Amino acid sequence: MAIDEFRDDIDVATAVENIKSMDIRGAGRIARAVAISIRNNLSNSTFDSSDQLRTMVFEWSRELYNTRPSAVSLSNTLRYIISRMMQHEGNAETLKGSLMMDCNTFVQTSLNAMEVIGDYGAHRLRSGMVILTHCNSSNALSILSRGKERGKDVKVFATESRPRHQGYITARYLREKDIDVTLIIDSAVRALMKEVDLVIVGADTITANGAVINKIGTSQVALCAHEARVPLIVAAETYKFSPETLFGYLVEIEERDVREIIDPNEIEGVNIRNPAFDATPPEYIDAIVTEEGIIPPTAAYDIIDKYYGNARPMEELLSIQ
Ligand code: 5GP
Ligand code: RI2
Repeated sequence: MAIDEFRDDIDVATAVENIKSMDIRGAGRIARAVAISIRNNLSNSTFDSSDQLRTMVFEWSRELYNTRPSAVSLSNTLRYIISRMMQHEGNAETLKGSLMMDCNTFVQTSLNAMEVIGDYGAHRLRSGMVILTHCNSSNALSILSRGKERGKDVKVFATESRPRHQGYITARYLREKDIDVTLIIDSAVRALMKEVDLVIVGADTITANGAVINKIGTSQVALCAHEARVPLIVAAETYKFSPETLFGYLVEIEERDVREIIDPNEIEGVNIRNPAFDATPPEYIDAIVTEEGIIPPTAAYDIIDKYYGNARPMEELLSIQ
């Protein structure tokens, strides 16, 4: 398997399908899959003019945009690609080459950010600590594996993360890295929190007021940590910060197919809901570890202003009616 556990030759149609089915999942991996798929579609197409190329990129972007609405990393990747595309001049061939390079740059920047986050976050670890993590965040794992490389031996509680059990991926990864890991059910978090020194989670989206949208259950973990005075840190690249929330938009909380929980035929007459994410208020977050440094959640506005100061709402950018 090529880069990042999905095929390096993935095209836009396959990326759309795989992101929807969650064969490609994790906010950062989704972002990289988007950039790689657009690069590959560019590579496999010929264009009569640069205008035609731009029209196609907008079309692919619209297809990708709606696959996981709660992951802002996806729309920020599209923002990056579209803004580069609008800056480039020249004929279709030149534009195609430049834009393919931009897609590669995005992927490389994203992977570098994860490394830097690992470096910074590992400064928070000390040998003997007990860490709790929820779901499967490559950024949270970057911190734990960097800590291990630096000789910091910690023990980790990994929540199962119903309904899709991404906690199993986390547990297996930590095992492979020779990090002591204990798998727990999601509802065991409060019972075990008194043994925990630090909670580390990832993020799908960070809002202008510093709230973190992450896997369902994160806000319950945060509430328990807050009650037990256990610090919680969030590991997230700057492209997880949502410019849309500056304009007053609320991050849509994705509700997924209820069959991820149970086949409705097995429990007839019962309503089922399956929200995939929740919002953790900034008051419950000690710090956000970004590639820019470790910042308080109240600094979210500054990150959005710096990176996306002149951003337009996504639907306007993509001319979605
Ligand atoms: P709660 O639901 O626990 O009252 O609060 C959730 C936190 O998320 C609040 O701090 C709220 O302001 C914040 N938040 C900020 N932006 C958004 C958003 O776009 N979507 C959602 N669901 N919550 C948001
Ligand atoms: P990285 C995941 O979402 C989890 O909510 C995880 O915390 C978040 O993406 C960030 O992951 P899902 O795709 O970008 O499993 O840190 O729903 O890998």
